[in-house]
Amino acid sequence: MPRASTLRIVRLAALALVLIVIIYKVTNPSSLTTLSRAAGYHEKLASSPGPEQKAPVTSGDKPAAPAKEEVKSEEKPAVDFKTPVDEGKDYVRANATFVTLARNQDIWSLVKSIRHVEDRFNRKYHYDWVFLNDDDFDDNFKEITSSLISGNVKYGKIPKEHWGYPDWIDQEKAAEVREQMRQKQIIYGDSISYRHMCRFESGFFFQQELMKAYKYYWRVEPDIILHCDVDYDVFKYMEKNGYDYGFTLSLYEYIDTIPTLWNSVKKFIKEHPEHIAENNLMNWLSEDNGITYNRCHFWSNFEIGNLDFWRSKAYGDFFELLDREGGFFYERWGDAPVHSIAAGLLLPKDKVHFFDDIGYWHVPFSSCPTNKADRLKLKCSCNPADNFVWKGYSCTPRYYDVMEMKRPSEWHQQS
Ligand SMILES: Nc1nc2c(ncn2[C@@H]2O[C@H](COP(=O)(O)OP(=O)(O)O)[C@@H](O)[C@H]2O)c(=O)[nH]1
Ligand SMILES: *[C@@H]1O[C@H](CO)[C@@H](O)[C@H](O)[C@H]1NC(C)=O
Ligand SMILES: [Mg+2]
Repeated sequence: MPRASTLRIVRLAALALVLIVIIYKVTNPSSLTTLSRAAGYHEKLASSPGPEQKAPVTSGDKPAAPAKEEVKSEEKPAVDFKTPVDEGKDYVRANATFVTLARNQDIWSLVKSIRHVEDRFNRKYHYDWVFLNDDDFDDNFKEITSSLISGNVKYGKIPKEHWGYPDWIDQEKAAEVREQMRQKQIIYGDSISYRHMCRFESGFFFQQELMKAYKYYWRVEPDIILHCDVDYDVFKYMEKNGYDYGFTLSLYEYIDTIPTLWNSVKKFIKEHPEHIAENNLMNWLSEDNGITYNRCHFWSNFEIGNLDFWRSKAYGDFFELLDREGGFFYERWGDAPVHSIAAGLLLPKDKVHFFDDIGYWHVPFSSCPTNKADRLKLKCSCNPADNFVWKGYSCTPRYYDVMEMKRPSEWHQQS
């Protein structure tokens, strides 16, 4: 055969082969599934659980293992476009998860937070993310959140007994308090749901079925910003240094929300001296050795911590006493002062860590790494002039003093 016709046949054969492959792809969707599974979210799509997909884990199910679900090696795509910067396939994560309490309508505030966390940290590590709600999450919420998160995503419904009035609370009295606080224009003073939220975050988030699989957590709220790269595994850092509680911002609490909280704390100290740690942070919480509370608290919308601390007998006894006192409803005790006083008194102070290197914003305050060298290294997008850490209403300067820590060299320019 002449050369030209051989070429023509080869071309025709190649074209036929391409056509066959295209027809096969279109008629056999499972080969497409492999592609989208590589993107990591097909399995997590709640709205369309197909036969070979797993619906997201809910609190009714057994908690899944924290390890990321492995895509079988023969199914691995040649190019893993979802994870361009990976710590390596065999990276062994700490026993940890992100956790977010949210409502369905928080979705558009939440996506921004998730993007920040993924872009600045989690795209390199793929930690799990647990969402908790007092109601059912809808498919829209699940579909969008799971498409953004590079680890496993789980959705839990909070049991009624963790979100509501305990039977010893006089609900009429609670309603009167709300009305008084409304008139005094105390922030969230007239809100019922905010109180349930604060009580839940104080006593129950670490007890949820889905959370039981984990030791460390990072709490994320809607509408937060991470200003800087987090270029190391913060969970392993907590583990390695034996830290149980990490924070970025601290400040003074509004006294009207907690007028009798410290009385209850003093009652606890008297009843349970065995739970009070030696070498604790009492001097950060009080300027007169425990007689009065100076209202300093860690801002708990950001927390990286050890769940086993909240599950300890010491904290259990602490929360139970506070809950019996009724201040979550008769006042408006926040989870921030409750967590902070517990971390400050039940832990030795070397178990509490200030993350100077995590640039963070939650309305209306920012933390921004104090020294310029850190801001450049971590690609920060915050204005150091806005760093709240050294400002007058921040309790972090006092924390440095009590910890006898040397302040970063540039702190004075930001005070
Ligand atoms: N499921 C649920 N989440 C809530 C509710 N109220 C607040 N949250 C969540 O609790 C956290 C704190 O609420 P937020 O409105 O941010 O309070 P703020 O930061 O103190 O102003 C956020 O993660 C909210 O999404 C509620 O009624 N139901
Ligand atoms: C993770 O931590 C929890 C709580 O400490 C523990 O019950 C669980 O066994 C741990 N899981 C692994 C895989 O180590
Ligand atoms: Mg918030």
